[in-house]
Amino acid sequence: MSNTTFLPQPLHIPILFYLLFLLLLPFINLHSHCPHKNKLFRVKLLDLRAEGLTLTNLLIFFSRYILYFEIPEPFTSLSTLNQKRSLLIKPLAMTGNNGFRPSKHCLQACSSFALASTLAFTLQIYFFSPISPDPLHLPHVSATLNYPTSNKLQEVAKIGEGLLDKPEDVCFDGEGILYTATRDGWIKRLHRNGSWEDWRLIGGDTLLGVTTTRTGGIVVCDTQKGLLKVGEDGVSLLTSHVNGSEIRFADDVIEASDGSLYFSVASSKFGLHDWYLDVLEAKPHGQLLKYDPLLNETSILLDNLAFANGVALSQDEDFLVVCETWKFRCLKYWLKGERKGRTEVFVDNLPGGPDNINLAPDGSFWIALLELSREGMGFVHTSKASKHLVATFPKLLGLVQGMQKKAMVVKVGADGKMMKRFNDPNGSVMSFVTNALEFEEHLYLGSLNTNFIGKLPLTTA
Ligand SMILES: [Ca+2]
Ligand SMILES: [Ca+2]
Repeated sequence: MSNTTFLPQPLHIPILFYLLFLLLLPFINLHSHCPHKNKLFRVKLLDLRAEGLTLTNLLIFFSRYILYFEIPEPFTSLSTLNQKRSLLIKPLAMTGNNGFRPSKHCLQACSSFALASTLAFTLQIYFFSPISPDPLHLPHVSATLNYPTSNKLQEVAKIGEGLLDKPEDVCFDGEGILYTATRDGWIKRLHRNGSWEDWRLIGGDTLLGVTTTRTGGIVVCDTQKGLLKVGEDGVSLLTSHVNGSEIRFADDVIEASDGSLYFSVASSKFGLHDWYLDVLEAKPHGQLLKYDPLLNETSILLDNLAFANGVALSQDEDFLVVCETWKFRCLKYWLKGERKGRTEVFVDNLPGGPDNINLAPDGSFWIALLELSREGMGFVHTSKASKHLVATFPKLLGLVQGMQKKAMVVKVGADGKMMKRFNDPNGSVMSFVTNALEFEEHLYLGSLNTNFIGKLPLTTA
């Protein structure tokens, strides 16, 4: 899909409201004055009158204020909008400081305002909603995963603090150099001697998963372009299409020993900046893809995944694990043996939505988990109307999402059993942790809410 944003145009609601309000105008005499009975409203009218505002301006103002949770900016543009309609609506002529008189017309105007607001609101939600949602039932954490939690993630050392803008993923090459992609479009790397290098500039804020390759350099997922190879000699595009369609929202990638690249597409419908709409819609638009460098071909291994996110290979490369974020589970896709090509559940009922996953040296997996919903907001995911409401008014998203409030990583054995669970329960040091990678007895934590990478010693963990 293209880079379309599904968020509503800022004037949809006021214009819709205005049209409805005009339809209801025959019942309203705008020459009437507002009641002095309502002291608060009167004070506001007096304040705003000093700005030269009219009743119709105020109605637009309130419609935007109430429905959009923002004060329109610039306010004067609304005056212009009103002037265009001044032949239809004669603005309220304000009288002196004591000029407010109660009027039944004012009640009619208020009723029409309320009715028009409700209609505009409903129309906006059901006809301009960017999603066609299904209910999503957040899983109950299963008994096997009821593992004791710890505040371990609050003990991280912050590396590269201030240099790294939301480093989502981390990888190491054979020489122990750390690579990460940041929101300012850089691939940055940390040398063994502790010095950071701005290594390659790709641009944009759309770089996610990274992996090192056997032939040197790294491969990075660009949610706009596809898969990019980044090496000493520059940046090249490996693949941007599958089955004739553009690859959008490539999320994470891993290289097998034969050079094949396995990577996920989180959503073929929504872009990176609208990723939460995919969660709200709760319809599977994710894919697991394979890029064969010898044939220069890209193919779809799995389709209809629920936000395909992290991808990891097992120690023997006999299976792949792909995370399905809003199904709170990871799938196992067999690459070898008699089950080759088959898919089964690797782990489900995780205590959060799995983001990136990495193989640990002992053959188990580290998985970063996202708190997809704030406590007490789970009902939003089961109600279609609530989903439409939240998707239509992006400012509500902050009330529903919980990623910024917590961080959690788990270690899961090759058999899918939970082994460890580390938290930052209130996000005071780390939140929105998207990646956990073990290297030389330390865990390296990427995040979409920090300006550093967390480094946690595992010997004491
Ligand atoms: Ca990765
Ligand atoms: Ca990811």
